[in-house]
Parts: sequence; C-alpha cells; structure tokens
Amino acid sequence: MSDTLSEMQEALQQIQLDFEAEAKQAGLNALALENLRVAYLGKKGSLTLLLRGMGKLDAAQRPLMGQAANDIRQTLEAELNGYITQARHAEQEIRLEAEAIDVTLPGQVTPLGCRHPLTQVIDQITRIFTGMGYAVAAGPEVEYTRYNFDLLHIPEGHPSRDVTDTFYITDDIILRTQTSPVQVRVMRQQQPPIKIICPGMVYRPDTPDATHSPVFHQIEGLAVDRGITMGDLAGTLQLYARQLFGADTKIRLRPHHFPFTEPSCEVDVSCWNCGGAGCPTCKGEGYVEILGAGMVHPWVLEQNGIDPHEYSGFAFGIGVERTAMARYKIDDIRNLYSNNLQFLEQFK
Ligand code: 2NL
Repeated sequence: MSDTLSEMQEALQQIQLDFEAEAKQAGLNALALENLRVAYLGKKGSLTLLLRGMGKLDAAQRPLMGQAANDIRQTLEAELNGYITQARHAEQEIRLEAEAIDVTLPGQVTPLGCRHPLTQVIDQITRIFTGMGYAVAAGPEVEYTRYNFDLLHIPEGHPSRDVTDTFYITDDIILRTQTSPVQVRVMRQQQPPIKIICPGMVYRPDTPDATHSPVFHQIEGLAVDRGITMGDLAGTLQLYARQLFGADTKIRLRPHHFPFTEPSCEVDVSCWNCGGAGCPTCKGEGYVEILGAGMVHPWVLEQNGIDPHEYSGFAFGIGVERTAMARYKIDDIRNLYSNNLQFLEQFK
C-alpha cells in the first residue's frame, strides 16, 4: 500500500515537472497556456485523473495525498495565471505598438471645393427675391407648346417658335425656351396675390460661341395682385439691382417689346465698374443691360384664369449666365460648362 502512495507521490512530482517543462515551451502564448490548463487541471486533466486514483489508497493515506495534490494544483494554477497575465500583457504591448498613431504627422487634407458660380448666382438672386416675399416655383423642362407659347401670347408663326429657335420633341412638345410656362401653370392653379420666381434650365438651338449656349439658365419673376403698377416693377428691380450690384446702383428702364408684356422694357444698371462715367465694361455707355420686364399682358392674365379688370401684374426675366458673366468678368460663356477646375476654383 505504501508503494502505491509513493508511486502516486512520484506521479504527482512528475506532473509538476512535465507541467513546468510544457509551460516553458508555451512561452508567452496565451492560447498554448490555456491549453495547458485543460491538459493538467481540466476535467480530464492529468492531475484530476491522478486524484481519481486515490480510491486505491488506505483511508489514512488519503488526506495526506489529497493535501499534496491540492498544494500542487494551487501551485500550478498560480503559475499558470501568472504566465497568462504576462502573455496577455505582452500581446497587448504588441497590439498597441502596431496600432500606434503618430499624432505629429500631418493630417489628410480634404480639398475644399465650392458651389458652381452659376449656382452661387442663382442662390444670390433667389435670396434677394425670397427676402422680398417671393416664393420659388418649379416646373417641367419638357413642356407643351401651349404653356410655352400659346398661353403667353406668342402666336403661331412667331419666329421664336421656329425649329431654328426651339427644340421640338413632337409638334406640340418641346424643351422649354424660357421658364414662363412655370408661371403660367401657377396662375392657372392659384388666384392672386401671386409673388413667385422661377429659376431653371432652358433650351434653345444655338451654336455655342462666347455668348451663346444651347442650354442656359433663367430666373423669371411674376407678381400679380390688385393695383400693381409699373412703379412696383421699377421699385422691385431697383432693390434687386442695389443688392446684387451694390448700394449706389441706379437702374434705367428703356422701352422694348415682348409679346407677353405691355408695356415692356429692358432694364439697365449703372456700370458697377465705372459708376456711370463710361468704361470698357459698359462699352462707354455708363449703363449695362441686365434683364427684360414689363406689365403682364391683360390677355395673358385672362387666358390663365385671372380677371384683368380686377388684377394687374408685372413680370421679368433674368439671364443667369449673363448676370454671372457681368458680375465676375467672365468673357466666354463656355467657361461655365467646361468643368475646368482652374476656372472654377476662382469662385471659392
Ligand atoms: C428677357 C425677358 C421676360 C417675362 C420675361 C413673363 C412671364 C409671364 C407673363 C409675362 Cl407668365 N411675362 N415673363 C416678361 C418680360 C420679360 O424676359 O430678356 N429675359 C432674359
């Protein structure tokens, strides 16, 4: 029986030796160390199996052996935990090293762009009019000839309806040549007071050159209410011009003709470059033309559901490209469509 005891004591010592050898092998590998725990201290580990063999011992010897085995178990556990802590620490060191960020390195600079100059001008003009109480209206770019021409008092046979001046899709469907059809749609939907502006793209079959593009932008405005006069038009455009071109700006209305307004005028502003004295910007004129306007033709009001005996209105049409080219001294409209960054970056 004492043979069995000393055999077991030897086996116990051997387990400790084996464990220590294997722990050395595992080094600071946390996974290998965890496997050791299973192999020695787990349910089917060698130490556990040995303890199960204690049944063969005398009752008197069992506590002795049990004590020894528990001591070893505690020793091994303590060693293992120590190694594992070291291993975790070492692994963390390696990870921290690998993930280290040098905060003194220069950052990645995201290049800052800007909105397109046309968008900037559209937004500026829109702000001026919304500031005066105008709402923004939008409508289709593919339009009926009825809305683009007929209801605006542009009769059949008028030169602007020719295939050389309008993109036809069918006999009665076109690409809009102005944004007035949006205003026509609003008038047919709502009674006065109406105060709207209609920014948007318009189309005309022009060969591109320094001042022409088959696609361009317009902002049309419309105000209809009781008692609207040409004085309201002049005052509104005066405020507009001062805000866009500077507080000293004067405006000048010259008689003109449009089919959809009566009377009609072209509107000039005093030259923002020379203030009216005459210079290359205004070609010696002192004034520069910026838009067309007039009192909405009573026929147009009537055709679109508004009683011209009760209401009157004014309308105007602003060429966005023209305005941008004037404001920023752009000499070729094609610069606005070329997506040339050297050009566009000037508008930051
Ligand atoms: C120009 C001239 C103009 C209008 C547009 C308009 C719209 C309605 C009724 C009457 Cl619904 N008129 N629009 C009026 C006068 C001039 O544009 O030279 N634009 C660049």
